[in-house]
Amino acid sequence: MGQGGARGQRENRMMREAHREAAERVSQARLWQRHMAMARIGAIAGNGVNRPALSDEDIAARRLLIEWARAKRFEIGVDAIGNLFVRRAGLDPTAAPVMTGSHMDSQPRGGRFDGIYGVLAGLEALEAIDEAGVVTRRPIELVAWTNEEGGRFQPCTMGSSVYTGARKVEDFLDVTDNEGTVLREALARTLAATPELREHNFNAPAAAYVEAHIEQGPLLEQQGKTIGVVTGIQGLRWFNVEVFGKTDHAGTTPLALRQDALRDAIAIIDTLARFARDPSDVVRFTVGRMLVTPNSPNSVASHVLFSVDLRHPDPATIDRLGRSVEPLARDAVRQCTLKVTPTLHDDPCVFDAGVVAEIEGCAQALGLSHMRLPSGASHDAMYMARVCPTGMIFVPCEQGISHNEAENAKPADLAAGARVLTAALLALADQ
Ligand code: HGY
Ligand code: MN
Ligand code: MN
Repeated sequence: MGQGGARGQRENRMMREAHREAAERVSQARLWQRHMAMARIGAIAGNGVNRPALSDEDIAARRLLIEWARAKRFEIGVDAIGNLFVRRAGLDPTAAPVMTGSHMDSQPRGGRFDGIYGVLAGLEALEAIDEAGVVTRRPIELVAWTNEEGGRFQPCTMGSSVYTGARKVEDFLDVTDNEGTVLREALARTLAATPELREHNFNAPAAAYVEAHIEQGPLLEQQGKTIGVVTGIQGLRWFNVEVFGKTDHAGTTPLALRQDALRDAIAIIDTLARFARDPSDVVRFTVGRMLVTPNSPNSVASHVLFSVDLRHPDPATIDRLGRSVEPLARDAVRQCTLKVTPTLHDDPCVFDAGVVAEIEGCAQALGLSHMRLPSGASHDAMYMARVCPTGMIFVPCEQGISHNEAENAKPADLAAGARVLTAALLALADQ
């Protein structure tokens, strides 16, 4: 190998040493303390959190993230759907940034790590890189996506779908939550809470995106691995199904004369559940939300709205399942009329081979046990994968429990994931 080649190898090793040095700067204590500080926002019994998107709790979490980012003089911006950006400058301000991020909103009975881990691991990586004094060619940018969960306002992954151009803000402004609050108002309140932030454009070019997240499944813990190198995300279809009947007296109205929206809703759900039944238990079929009107024990239901969440890793299968929902619902309904509204249509995504290999190489170089695995849960990376080379890093969570107050993770695993994230971001920021 010529002089230049040997020097290149040496520089490469040197660079790797600078990346390792930065990764070792990740502070397990600071990362854990920040999780506990965030967990106090929207804290609920059982060590859980309830931090709905665009709520007072979401605003409080945004303000805390901004406070930590401002202390390090990172640039902070927000876009028109409330995605929050924290940028560490690179040598070339015109270069597309390497991005990382996740979400700060939670399920109603959420855990202390789902989403927020990826935001805090990203902040930890930016701070560790700063403290190590590493200069990168590209900026590195952290994003906290608006409404990843879709628990309060459907659908999920709302902020990232708008940011990447898959959906428009206008599609969602009239969506209402269970209390009848319209998204337009909640979004305006949230944006008004941080008026000082620079405006960030949608769909700005990104060189790569890496998201850190708890696995929300049991594999890493069962296999005794610290790092999950995520290969992709299964496909999803979401629907809102509305059944329209007539309210009547429970005591005087013969069943033959009723237009009972709840009875028909139950018949539809039973039909869909039987259709989704899968001996290999790979199909994921969930009805998690139901609104009944007038919701009184002695009045026949005049209106029911319920959600349908279908998932499968095979593109043809998720497509077939999705296309079957409306015809099956129409077959099952007896006395009422029906409206089926698709709210989410995500095909399975496969992450970029180069980013996946980079993450794997970083875990290897840092001496961390690791394995490749797909994601059963969806993430904002589903949308970023459509616009730039994307990958994800998983860390174990106790018994794979998530979307439950008992969700738990170990400080050392969270820090290990943040170290791999730091090294991966640095490697990608100089490409
Ligand atoms: O629903 C999901 O897969 C994600 O956890 N929000
Ligand atoms: Mn999540
Ligand atoms: Mn979640």
